[in-house]
Amino acid sequence: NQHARLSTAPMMDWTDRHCRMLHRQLTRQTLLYTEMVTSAALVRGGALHLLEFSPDEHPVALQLGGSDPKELAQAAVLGQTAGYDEINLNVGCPSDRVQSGCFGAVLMESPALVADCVAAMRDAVEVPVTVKCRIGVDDQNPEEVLPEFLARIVAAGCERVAIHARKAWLQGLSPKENRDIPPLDYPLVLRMKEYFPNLHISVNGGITSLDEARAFLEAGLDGVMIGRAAYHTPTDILAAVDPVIFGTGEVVAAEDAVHAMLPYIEGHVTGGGRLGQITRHMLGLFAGRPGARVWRRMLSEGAHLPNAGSSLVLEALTQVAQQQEMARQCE
Ligand code: FMN
Repeated sequence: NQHARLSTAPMMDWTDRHCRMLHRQLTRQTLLYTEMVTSAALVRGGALHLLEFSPDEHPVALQLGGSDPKELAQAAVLGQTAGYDEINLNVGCPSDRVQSGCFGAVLMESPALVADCVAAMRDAVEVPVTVKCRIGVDDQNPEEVLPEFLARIVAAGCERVAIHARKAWLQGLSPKENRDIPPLDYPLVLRMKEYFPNLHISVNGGITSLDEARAFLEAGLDGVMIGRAAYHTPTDILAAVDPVIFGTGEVVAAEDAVHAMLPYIEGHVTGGGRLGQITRHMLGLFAGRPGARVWRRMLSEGAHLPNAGSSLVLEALTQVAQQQEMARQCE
């Protein structure tokens, strides 16, 4: 549980293994979540390649989507065997595709089924089984349904929960709108800690700085999960996490994180992978700093050139250094 003091949120198409590798260069301690992988893809589709990751990413949690206890248990075993440190169940994602398979946030309406899923996974694996949920959906009253939901999953063996502190409105909003429009209710999440003092509770949603994260921890929550801000401005959010949140290690410079990525990038490209698959996650490394624009441009334009590799990244870093030197001289 120690690493869950701060975690990066699971994000489809964003928190893939390359993204996590970058984040790991910025923080040793933070718990990193995968994108959601459906239990059907693993168990029925045999898509085991979706589980591949580098041992350097630890601690890393696999998020599963599904609502069939037996299938989720099988998927959890596959995740544990692949080496994940935790198996998380997605009860928060509102996308249509997910609803059609009856999982994600719509499961907030079926706490007994979620409890069955948790219990089945719990019985199948040794690693922690956790849940990511919303405070409710549609016209549910979060004040009532959230404690009931939590009581059920705790009784089923859920060891930790991350609560996205807003409802999902399943009718009429796009998934993106559902991350912004339903209002945040942080006080409700804080009250859950009073009802469930022994449950490890992380708050998620709309957190954009480490100061905010620290304030939630000081207010009594056990963990903070950050999604979009960690992705778009990884240096601002993640580079100081180890000293500020975990009380260990030092602030990491974005440049050092880039250097640490070079062998990984070289290995990926040499093995036939495309540079852009990694660098697309690195565009925000210098956000708000001198050189941000040239960095972003060189990586996004250059990554598609034939034979683009780690030397392009190094070259972009040199340009950033020049811009920074110029900025210093003008100060
Ligand atoms: N939440 C999930 O539980 N599973 C997902 O696969 C998932 N995919 C997402 C993809 C994108 C591009 C984004 C922006 C969010 C996604 N989310 C998913 C929601 C995030 O995990 C998080 O709950 C949400 O973005 C709110 O946190 P934030 O304000 O810190 O970003």
